[in-house]
Amino acid sequence: MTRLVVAPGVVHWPGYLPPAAQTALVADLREVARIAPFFQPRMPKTGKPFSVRMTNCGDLGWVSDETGYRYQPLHPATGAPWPPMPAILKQAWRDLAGYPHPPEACLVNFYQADAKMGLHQDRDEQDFDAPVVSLSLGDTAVFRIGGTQRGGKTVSLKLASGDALLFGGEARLAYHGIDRILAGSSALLPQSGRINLTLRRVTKPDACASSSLRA
Ligand code: MD6
Ligand code: FE
Repeated sequence: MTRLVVAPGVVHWPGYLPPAAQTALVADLREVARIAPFFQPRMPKTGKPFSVRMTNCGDLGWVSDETGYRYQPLHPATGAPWPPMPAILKQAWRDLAGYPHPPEACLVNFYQADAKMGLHQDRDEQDFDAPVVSLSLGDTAVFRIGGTQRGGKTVSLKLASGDALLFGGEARLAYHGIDRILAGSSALLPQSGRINLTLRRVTKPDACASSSLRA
């Protein structure tokens, strides 16, 4: 499999998921969205809605509203626990993360043709030793990556359906965002659009529970 090092700590695997696995994952996500419907997150303080809709699977989910960004075990609208992470996602983490503990959260972002995501850092986790692994499905996106300071030099990269991307090491806190979606570039999703899944470790693993540290 092709493994491209985009910048120190940023790895891109074009076509990591073959077409049949992409289709199977879309079916799994339909079940996730039935249990945990997509919601429209809002910016802290202003309450301005995001153009991206979100849901989550796994033990914890990332949410954003007027009171801030956080991880929580319950869906903000239904109050129910998030559905389990599909096996394909757990396998992707084992294949790509290079990290010995399982992911706790998978944020599911859904972009329609005109949605974007501003430059941000993923920094609501307690454990920055673990990387963030993302998978993209559907229309290609133009992804932008910079350094750990706002306003530095950035590079842009296209993420197509089936691609995996990892942010780890010195890039774990790099600024990144989605400039635009290339509408109609994929036929995977029935009404077009794009899904991005980000797999994260949120809490620091319990040192005593770690086999490498057990007496
Ligand atoms: C997206 N991705 O691709 C947004 N974050 O729609 C992210 O924000 C992201 O792809 C951390 C690591 C990988 C990512
Ligand atoms: Fe991010």
